[in-house]
Amino acid sequence: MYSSRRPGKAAKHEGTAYGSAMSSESSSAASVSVQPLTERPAWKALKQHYQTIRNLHLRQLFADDPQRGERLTVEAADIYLDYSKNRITDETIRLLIQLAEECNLRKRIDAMFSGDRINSTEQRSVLHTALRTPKSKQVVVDGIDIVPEVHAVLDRMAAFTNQLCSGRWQGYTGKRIRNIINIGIGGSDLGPVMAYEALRDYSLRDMSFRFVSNVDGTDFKEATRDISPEETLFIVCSKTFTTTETLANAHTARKWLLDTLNDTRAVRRHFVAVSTNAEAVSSFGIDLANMFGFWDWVGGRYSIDSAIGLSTMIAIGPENFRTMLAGFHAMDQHFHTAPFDKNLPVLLGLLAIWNNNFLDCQTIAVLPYDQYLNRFPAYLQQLTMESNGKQVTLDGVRVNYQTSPIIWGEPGTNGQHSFYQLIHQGTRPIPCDFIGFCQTLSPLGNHHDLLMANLFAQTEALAFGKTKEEVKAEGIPDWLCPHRSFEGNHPTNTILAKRLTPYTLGTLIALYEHSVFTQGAIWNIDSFDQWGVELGKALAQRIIQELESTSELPLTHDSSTNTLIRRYTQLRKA
Ligand code: G6Q
Repeated sequence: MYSSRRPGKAAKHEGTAYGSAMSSESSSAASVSVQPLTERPAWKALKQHYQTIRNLHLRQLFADDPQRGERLTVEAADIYLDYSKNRITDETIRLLIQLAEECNLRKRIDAMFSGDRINSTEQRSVLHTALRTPKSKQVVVDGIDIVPEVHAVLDRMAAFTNQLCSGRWQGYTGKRIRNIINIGIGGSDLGPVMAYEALRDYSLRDMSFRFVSNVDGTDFKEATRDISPEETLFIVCSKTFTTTETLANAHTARKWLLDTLNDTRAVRRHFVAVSTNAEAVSSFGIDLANMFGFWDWVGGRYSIDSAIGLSTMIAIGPENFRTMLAGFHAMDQHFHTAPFDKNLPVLLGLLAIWNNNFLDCQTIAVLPYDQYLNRFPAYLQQLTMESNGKQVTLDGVRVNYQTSPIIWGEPGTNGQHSFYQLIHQGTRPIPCDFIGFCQTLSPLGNHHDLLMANLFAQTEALAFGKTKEEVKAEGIPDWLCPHRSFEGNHPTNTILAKRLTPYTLGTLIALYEHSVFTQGAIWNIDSFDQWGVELGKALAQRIIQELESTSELPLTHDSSTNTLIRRYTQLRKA
């Protein structure tokens, strides 16, 4: 029942007919040849414009316009974005918006919300926005409103959560479940672990939540070394239920459980699954009554708000989970309806394009000044790099411009004492997204003011730097001045919200999802497939057979791989 109905065309969202801006035919061919990006008038104008402003310094831009820091800001869904510390003028924004229009961004947004098959290489709709559509609204696809299905799963998740947390759901020996272990990888892990960490302050403290993803046995061993199988529930998250790492960990978990409980009937009390593949779940031995489904129109990296978020719901409760979905939805609506010059995700995406394709910046550092967001950079790495790390357009033509930037980062202030050195004084330009909150969830003395003072100081220092003259005026000897001065002019965005809540987390994730969408639309690539991941899934199969063979197989790889395999198998014996 959960599998592969493939929404096609003619969807209505929220009861409104978005007269198919891009029909399913035209969207699968979004592939119909379009004007190459670098030949678009706005692209060419931006190239020229860059030449005229390349030597402009943020010091100058702020001096010329005292209101800049108030003007170049935008606010929606409880998120405030200050983009004034980018190397841009009003003309830059005008041209970037012109570029978005030339690239039909509006039509592409409508096509996504309408359920067109914009994931053209997999011929799939992309409807993660439907996962957070309120019950009262509709998303009609092929004549069927899919919102009731979405809410039916949410309701089952809530009922299960309530059973578990009230102690009505017990382990096989009658003990209460105290440990939840999510087994999954990639999109079936990074969202759950990030959201759990982010919302830990809202979580049940008398349960432990752990996440096993790596096929390295260490991950499983360390996650289970100090807990009892009798009190442990595994959530096996896998959209396909064929992923080697996840199945290896799930089988190990099953053995670990049965080594103690010695009865296969125990499996149904200690395992639930989240998947679209009922057959594989059932053949693993998980009762289909304990399977939570989702749909092939939900991509792995866009699935935290589906049943893949079950561990999050158990941790923070159904009400908080629904509040998180409301946050997602608020940002969805803003993205769908706001004009581009007031549209947070569109602006964030266009600024990323500007920094990447015109200022030639290769990476973006994501720097949350909140310890609870410690896994947010890793989450955004997958969201951005798996979505937009592509080298051909929708037409299959090799691009002649850079696509996804490399995303990396660490929470502040820790990063300041390690890699910020390179951001301030290295040779590569690195745009940064600073994320902070006005209210802390951990009020301890003046810690929060110290934290936020650092955030503000960093964006100021990166923008304005410190000239040799200023350094010299402090009495620093001439020879030391070059080492102690800072060029500045480093682009940054500051994203500020009142408080980290389930709602804000939803808005923040949706902000980045739609920024990624915006960038992919400009580059004319398929942001929703992941053939590079599929390759990885297949590659190791041949070698594992060679490693596990009892007789020595003739190795037919290249000389390097052959030698490495031989060396490994010899030393493994020792
Ligand atoms: C995400 C990718 C990928 C996927 C994992 C796990 O968008 O498709 O990261 O989530 O490979 O796949 P399964 O959920 O099918 O195990």
